[in-house]
Amino acid sequence: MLNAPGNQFREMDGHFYDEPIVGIASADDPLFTDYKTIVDNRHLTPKEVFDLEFGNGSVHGGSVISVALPVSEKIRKSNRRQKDWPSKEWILYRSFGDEVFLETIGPYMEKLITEMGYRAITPHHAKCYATFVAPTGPCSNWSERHIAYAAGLGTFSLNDGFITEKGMAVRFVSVITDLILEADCRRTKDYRANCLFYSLGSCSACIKRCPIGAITEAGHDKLACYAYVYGEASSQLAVSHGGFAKAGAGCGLCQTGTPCEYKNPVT
Ligand code: B12
Repeated sequence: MLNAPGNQFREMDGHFYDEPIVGIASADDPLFTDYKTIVDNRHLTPKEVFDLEFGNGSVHGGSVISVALPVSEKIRKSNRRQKDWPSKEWILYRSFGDEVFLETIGPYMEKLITEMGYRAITPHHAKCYATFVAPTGPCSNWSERHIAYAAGLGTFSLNDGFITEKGMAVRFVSVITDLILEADCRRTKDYRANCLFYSLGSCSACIKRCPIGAITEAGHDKLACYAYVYGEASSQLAVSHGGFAKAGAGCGLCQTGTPCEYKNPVT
């Protein structure tokens, strides 16, 4: 993974992502049906994705593989001192590490699994994948963080970010397959257990890091965050550094310079 050509960040003489961590959920886990209530009734179960892509009743059993890719230290470090906008390194990573390299991981896994004789699909690239505005804010019908939770990779936090054993500065990809793998256990019953604010009441670092006050003790204002991260100023900043307008600059300030940046602060 470290040496994958697409993972090389030449401007920094480094790489975008460190070695990933992987979690497995059973495709039949009842939590996927619960997500219709917890996330939105449009959120798809693994079986629904398979049915929509391969035809009704085409799968029984199977697994969901969730992969968390930690952002490399050089990129994280460059963003720690930022106050308003992300660092140049973070901005370039957002375009080329996030929008380009990350997008190749699912298809790569699909190919490996298919070569083993099983079927596989990356929901994020599937025809049925959709984003929409739910009553609670911008949403997708396959939420990678909820998938990561089901696969035992960690928990949510005050700012909605997902904290794994390698921290919150991670990105997620998942693949559904009819290959039956042993599912990983979820270590906590509380879906916010890895967040110091919820578990010990002792942290407000992400509140202070947010440049626009979108994080408070009441949680994360998704619409304000959306306007900042994907607004015109963010797009222009990305382009001025050689990134893509559509990707925007990323921000990520609440994921860096915090106790949960690169570790689970509760363990
Ligand atoms: C829409 C979207 C946004 C929206 C809304 C985010 C949100 N909170 O949902 C906006 C524009 C604000 C946004 C911003 C950013 N995003 Co975004 N975004 C997405 C996207 C496309 C869909 C998210 C989604 O479907 N959310 C569904 C809603 C319902 O989730 P939620 O509100 O957080 O869920 C809460 C409830 O479900 C609740 N809950 C209540 N009861 C229960 C019970 C149980 C059992 C559980 C499990 C949960 C639960 O817990 C959650 C937290 O409060 C995903 C990609 C994907 N397909 O997943 C990326 C994704 C979430 N974004 C990501 C990132 C990195 C960002 C940014 C840093 C910008 C960037 N790309 O550089 C910022 C940071 C925002 C933040 N602090 O989290 C990463 C998250 C990485 C991480 N460690 O968490 C993702 C997963 C992309 C990826 N492939 O890695 N994003």
